[in-house]
Amino acid sequence: MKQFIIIFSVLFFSTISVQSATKVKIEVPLRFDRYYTYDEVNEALKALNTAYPALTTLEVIGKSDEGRDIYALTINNPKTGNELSKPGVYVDGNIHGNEIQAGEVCLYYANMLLTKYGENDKITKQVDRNAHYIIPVVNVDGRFHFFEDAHTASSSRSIRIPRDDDKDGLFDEDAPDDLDGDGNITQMRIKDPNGEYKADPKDPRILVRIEPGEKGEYTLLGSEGIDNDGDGRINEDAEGYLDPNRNWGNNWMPNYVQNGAGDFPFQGVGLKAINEFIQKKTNIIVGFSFHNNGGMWLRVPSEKSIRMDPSDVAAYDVIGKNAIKITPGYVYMPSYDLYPTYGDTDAQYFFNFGIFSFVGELFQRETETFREKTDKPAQQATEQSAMRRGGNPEETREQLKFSDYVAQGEMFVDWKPFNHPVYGEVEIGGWVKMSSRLPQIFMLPELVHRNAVVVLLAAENTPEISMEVFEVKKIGNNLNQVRVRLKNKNGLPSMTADAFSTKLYTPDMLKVSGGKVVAGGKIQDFRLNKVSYKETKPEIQFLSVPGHGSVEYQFLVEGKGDITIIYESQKANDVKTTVKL
Ligand SMILES: [Ca+2]
Ligand SMILES: [Ca+2]
Ligand SMILES: [Ca+2]
Ligand SMILES: [Ca+2]
Ligand SMILES: [Zn+2]
Repeated sequence: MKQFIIIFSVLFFSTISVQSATKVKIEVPLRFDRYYTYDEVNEALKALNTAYPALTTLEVIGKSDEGRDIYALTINNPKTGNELSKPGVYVDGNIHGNEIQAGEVCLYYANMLLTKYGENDKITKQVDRNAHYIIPVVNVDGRFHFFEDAHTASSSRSIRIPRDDDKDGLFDEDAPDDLDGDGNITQMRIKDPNGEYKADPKDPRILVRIEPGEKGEYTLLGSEGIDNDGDGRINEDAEGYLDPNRNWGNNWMPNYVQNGAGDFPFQGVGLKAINEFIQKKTNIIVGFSFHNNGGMWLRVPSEKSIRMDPSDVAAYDVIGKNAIKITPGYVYMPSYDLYPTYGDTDAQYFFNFGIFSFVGELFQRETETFREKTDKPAQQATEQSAMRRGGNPEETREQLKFSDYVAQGEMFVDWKPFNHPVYGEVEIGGWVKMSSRLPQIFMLPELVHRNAVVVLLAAENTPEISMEVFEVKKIGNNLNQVRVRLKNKNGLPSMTADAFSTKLYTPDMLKVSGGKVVAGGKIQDFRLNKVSYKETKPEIQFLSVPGHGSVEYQFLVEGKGDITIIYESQKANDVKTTVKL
């Protein structure tokens, strides 16, 4: 077999090289008029890095379970400071291998920052003020196979570690099969007078459940495929399943609690590498993980019993409540309101790294309209379909018309007869891989733009701290009272309240040097001279600066001459000033 492949590839070598020569070259600015394969995403990243060498660093930060490279692009302007000295903004996508437009949102964000740098003031400011870390494809194996192999819109999600789902001693031995060879895994149906389905009278491509007493026409046989291992079951053990968004360390639970958890946290070697990358970027204060679909902005906690500090929720709200206006139709809610999850990125980033982390569930199928007015409440349509298992035929009819008239029929494969080795005469048809959870290409530019600017909004809200010494007063022989105000003009605090209270890392510090500090503490009310003095080492105060707010400190310092006051923060900008006593 191997020899045959070699001969085959030699014979077709000239054809292959012609094809690759005619392939569209990826150039900057990137275009969002088609979906990039795994290799093309890497080419796009390299193109950005080549076009903007002074602002970007491109690294392979690890390998996947099948040995593919995982790239991270860092955007930082070294002329405005070292990356770790600036508030970090993190974006990843495509952790579920099939959720490919998430990768495009990341690429768009990078492309927007770089191509508009120096042209647009808001973007220039965020490139200069923040460090941006972008991992467009977390599940590189999943994305590769999604393009390469036949799939549904919902398969190729898993980390590529084989698992014996049906416990027969064989691993991943019976996946769905592309019986008609069209590159999609669609559905199989068989004519059956005792079946539970009939053809929809308005659109016979749709199967609807029969009413009690009605005669049936079809039975649905599930995904396209055969019984590969001859165990009498069809498609019972496909790739994985190890869910890459259930395999992180924070609040991880084993498979019997949650399917797809894996055998232990960070079993996926690529996930482990990404976790180590984030751990080194101690400046990251806000993060996004993009998925599809449904139109949601999700925040922590992922499990209802986990308590959140109200100030952290308020900080999330600054972004979340604006995000839903930038992406109309999306909802903003805690992750557990969708369903509880354990060992996901959201909780890992927030509770382990002190990052305000969001999940962005891209795309709403209701936006694929075929109707006169588009203001029909999309929300209502979704709720109706959620209420009825098996879908809402009215919605499906519209989706098919959208495919017919807006997407020129590319989204649905008409039912065609097929002679199945077990079932005999069946029909194969249904929604294609590039549908249902992905916008059609003409809708992609709007999707990537709206969602990427939510990340920009978050960048704009990263803490920006200034220091004001608002009083220097001699209060005794050789004793001075120095009052300092730290002000944050943006919406996110310099630390999460959770990180501060759990002592997750060294908190922000306000340090006075150059004189002898005999007392120091937080001013509760400067008009009433109410100060809570710190008992030991008054020259170092531990604190966090709230979003859109300020904190004030008082130091009683002995001596004369210059003293230096330094504010140091892991995630916000440092500030330093000198005062003469
Ligand atoms: Ca098996
Ligand atoms: Ca097929
Ligand atoms: Ca089987
Ligand atoms: Ca199969
Ligand atoms: Zn997902």
